[in-house]
Amino acid sequence: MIRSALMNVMTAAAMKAGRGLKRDFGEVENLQVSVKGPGDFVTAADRRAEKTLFEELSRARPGYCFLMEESGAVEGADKSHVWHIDPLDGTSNFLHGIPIFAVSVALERDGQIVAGLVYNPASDDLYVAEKGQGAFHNNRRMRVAARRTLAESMVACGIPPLAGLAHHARFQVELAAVMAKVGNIRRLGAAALDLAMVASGRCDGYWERGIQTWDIAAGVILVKEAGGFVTDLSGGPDMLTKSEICAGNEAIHRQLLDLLRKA
Ligand code: LIP
Repeated sequence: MIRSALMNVMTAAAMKAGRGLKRDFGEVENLQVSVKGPGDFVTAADRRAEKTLFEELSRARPGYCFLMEESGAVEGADKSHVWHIDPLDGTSNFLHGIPIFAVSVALERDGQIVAGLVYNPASDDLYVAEKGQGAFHNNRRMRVAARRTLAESMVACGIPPLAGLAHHARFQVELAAVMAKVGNIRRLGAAALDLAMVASGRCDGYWERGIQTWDIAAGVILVKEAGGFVTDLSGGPDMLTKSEICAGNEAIHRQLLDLLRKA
C-alpha cells in the first residue's frame, strides 16, 4: 500500500496520540480499585490525546479548521478543510479497562469527507481510507463481507446509555425487530470501530442513533471505500447532520434499513 502525504500526516499524529492512550490505559486498570475511580484520569487522557492530535495536525496542515469532541470547533484560515477528531472513541470502554477504543481522524474537504483513519492502540489495528483509493487494515486492502442474508449475519449496534433515556424506547423496538431476523448482534461501544468492523468484513451491518459527527466521520469513508453502503436511517446521505447511521454491504444495508424503517 502506497500512503499519500496526507495519510502519512494523519497516521503519524494518530500513532503519537495512540502511544499516550496506550500508556494511560495501563494506568486505568490500576485505578479501577481506587475509591474515586478513573473518571477524572480518563478525562485527562482524552484531552491529552486531543491536544496531541491538534498540535501535530496543525503543524503539518496549518490553517485547517477543527471539530473536536473535547474542545469543539476551532476556526482556521482555510475554511475548505475541516478535521473531525474523536481522540478517544469508546470512552466508557476505556474507563472500565475494556480494550475496545480508538483514535478517529477524518478530513473534510469542500464539504466531503476525503480521508479517514481509525486506530485502536490496544490492539494496534490501523484502518485507513482515502476517497477513490480503497480501504486498508494494517496495510492490507479490506472489503466488506459478502454475506447476503440477515440470518447468517452479525450486526453491530449502539445501545443508548442511561443518559440517553430519550432513545431507549425507540431502540428497544428496533432491537426486537432486528433480533427476530439477524443471526447475531454485537454492541462494541465505539462507533468508529463498529464501522471499521463493517469495512473489514467482520460485521455485516451496523446501526445507531444519537452518535456525533466525530464518532463516525472516519468510519463512513472506511465503509464506502471498502465497497459498503452508509446512509442515515431514512436511506439518505445525512448521517453526519442527523446523528444516525446504517451501514453494511449492499444487500445487508438494504435489508437492515428496511427492517429499521418498519420497526
Ligand atoms: C461513543 C460512541 C458509541 C456510542 C456511545 C458514545 P464516545 O462515543 O462511539 O457508539 O454508543 O454512546 O457516544 O463518547 O466514547 O467518544
